[in-house]
Amino acid sequence: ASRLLGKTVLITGASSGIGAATAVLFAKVNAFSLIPIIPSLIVQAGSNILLLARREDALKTVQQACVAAHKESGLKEGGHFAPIQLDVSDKAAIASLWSKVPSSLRNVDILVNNAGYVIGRDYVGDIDESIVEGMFATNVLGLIAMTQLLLKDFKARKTGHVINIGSIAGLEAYVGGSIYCATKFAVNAFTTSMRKELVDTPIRVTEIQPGMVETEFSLVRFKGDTNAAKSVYTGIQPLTGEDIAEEIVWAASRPPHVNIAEQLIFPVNQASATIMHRAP
Ligand code: NDP
Ligand code: 8X3
Repeated sequence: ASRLLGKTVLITGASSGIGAATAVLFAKVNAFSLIPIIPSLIVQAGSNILLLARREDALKTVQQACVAAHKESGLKEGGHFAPIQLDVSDKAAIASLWSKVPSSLRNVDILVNNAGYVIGRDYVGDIDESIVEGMFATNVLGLIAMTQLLLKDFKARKTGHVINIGSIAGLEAYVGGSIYCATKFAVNAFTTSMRKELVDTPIRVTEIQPGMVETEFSLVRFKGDTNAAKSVYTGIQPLTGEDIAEEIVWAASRPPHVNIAEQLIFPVNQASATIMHRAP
């Protein structure tokens, strides 16, 4: 039987990209389950999902995709998907989150802290202060506030899994990425400390560190400039949101005594934040 059936997953940034793909994969029986002769690879998800982000319409579209994926799977368990409008940089909204969550979905088993973004590639000295504060408010303070909220509950129930989305940018700083890299280095430090603090508990802590993934990330970085966003992926096949979703669902579906601490994932033609091979 699956380790994820009927579990409740909370995903921030579920309205697009990695978060949306992760929601759909948690909703259904995924590809691993097509290999029934290798039981350890069986990952039937069938989870319930709290979908959080700022854009309500986009969340509803992802909710519909989850409903369709669950239906197609023919699973009886799971199938409850609640879109909840929430800005993770809004501390008051986080404090009152439970009032928006249906009572049947309040016992969260897995927290996926995925909401995050970067704006621009400006050098230090030229970066708009509001952009600095916005990135820290979402990527760091929002992630910390969500974790603190859920961890109280995880500790009380002696269960839970925190999966934070870091980045290669949290391991290697690059030119034009000072603030974003600083936020992802902060995610890495916070996540590592927390894993050490929880060593005497059943609570698991995972950090997924993607390289280049084609989502709305570059569109947001370049403020809607589609050509600038496209040029990031010229001559190289990037990862997809689905590729990272597979890693997240994989980490979440290991047996309870196994903790995938960190996973660094690149496209095959990327080897660091800045070293990549592009076809001419
Ligand atoms: P997307 O832009 O496609 O998705 C970002 C998600 O975060 C959206 O759902 C967005 O929803 C949400 N979000 C942003 N700000 C907030 C906020 N304040 N409150 C709530 N939700 C918010 O990009 P990705 O899917 O690529 O990004 C997901 C994560 O992956 C990020 O943390 C990013 O840093 C990380 N990452 C991405 C990589 C890449 O190359 N794409 C590589 C490594 C890491 P909404 O606008 O509706 O609020
Ligand atoms: C996203 C990867 O290299 O664009 O976290 O910063 S990068």
